[in-house]
Amino acid sequence: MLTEISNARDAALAEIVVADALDLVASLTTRLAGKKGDLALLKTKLGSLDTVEEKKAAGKSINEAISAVTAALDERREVLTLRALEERVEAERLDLTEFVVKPSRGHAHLVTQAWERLENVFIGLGFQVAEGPEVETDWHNFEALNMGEGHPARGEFDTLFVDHIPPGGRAGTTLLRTHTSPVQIRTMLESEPPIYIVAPGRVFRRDTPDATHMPVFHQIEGLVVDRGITMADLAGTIEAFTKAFFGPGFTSRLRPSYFPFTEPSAEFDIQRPNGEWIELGGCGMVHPNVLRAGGLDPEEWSGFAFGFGIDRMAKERHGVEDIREMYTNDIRFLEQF
Ligand code: 2NL
Repeated sequence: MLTEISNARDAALAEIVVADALDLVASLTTRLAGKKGDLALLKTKLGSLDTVEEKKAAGKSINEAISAVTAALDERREVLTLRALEERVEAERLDLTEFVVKPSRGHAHLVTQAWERLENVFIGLGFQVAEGPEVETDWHNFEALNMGEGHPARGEFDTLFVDHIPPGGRAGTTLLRTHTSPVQIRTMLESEPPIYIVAPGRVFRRDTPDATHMPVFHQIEGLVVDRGITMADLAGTIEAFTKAFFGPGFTSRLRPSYFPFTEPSAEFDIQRPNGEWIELGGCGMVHPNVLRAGGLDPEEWSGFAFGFGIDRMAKERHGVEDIREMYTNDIRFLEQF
């Protein structure tokens, strides 16, 4: 009887190791290890054994054989399941390098290109790039820049206000920054001079779009604060920037002007090699009130600041007639730059 059991077990194990499909393993499971399987049926023969000891030994042997066969079936099922998965993954593999039409590589938007070139030129001149929030307080955007209560630029005809009342604050004091100057105010408050920074960024004004205006546009402003800074440093920096950005054939000039945050103030123009003058932006010596708002003593520190539009630079450089073209996102327009 014991030999019969071990022969049946060995025969079962031999069949299992060569089973090469999951449905075959399933049918073997029923036939070999099932309740009415080959091994289980041997139990019906226990009654023909003579002694209790023999019955016990044979019963134990049958149970061990069923365990061994069940374990072998489990292992075989696992191996075949894994193999099936591997085959499926291989068969369904996606070739991500496959393409039907030749792909075209995109590029940065022309405003981004101008923005990055401007940053690079100013970094080359020793400036650091500063950033700040686009949603600002009226203090950082106006008050600190010598534009007190009642200043015309603060009116709701020019500024986009945000429907938000700050904790402990008043309505109508949160706005979308109208220039990047608040970044420079924050820099003065947070760090000690010497300060040599440019602040490029998105700015917002309540304008109806036309060929030269958009309610959202981009600006870069510069701020220098150090000991003994004079208007000669301002003019020299503008000239160095002009040559580095536009080329050695270009030059610059300052014309008297007015801004509330600078005194004296000037417009700056650049001259093309063909002699033509183009107005570029504004600049001036930082007003003492603005230095004080930034936590600095105007007796100890002086500085200059300048600002100009990035969109306008990109527009001029590429001969774009209408600034709205840059934001319509027509791929036929954008692909040209
Ligand atoms: C323009 C003129 C300008 C500034 C911006 C500035 C910033 C601080 C202090 C003083 Cl924190 N001034 N910025 C100064 C003069 C002109 O921009 O026409 N921008 C498009």
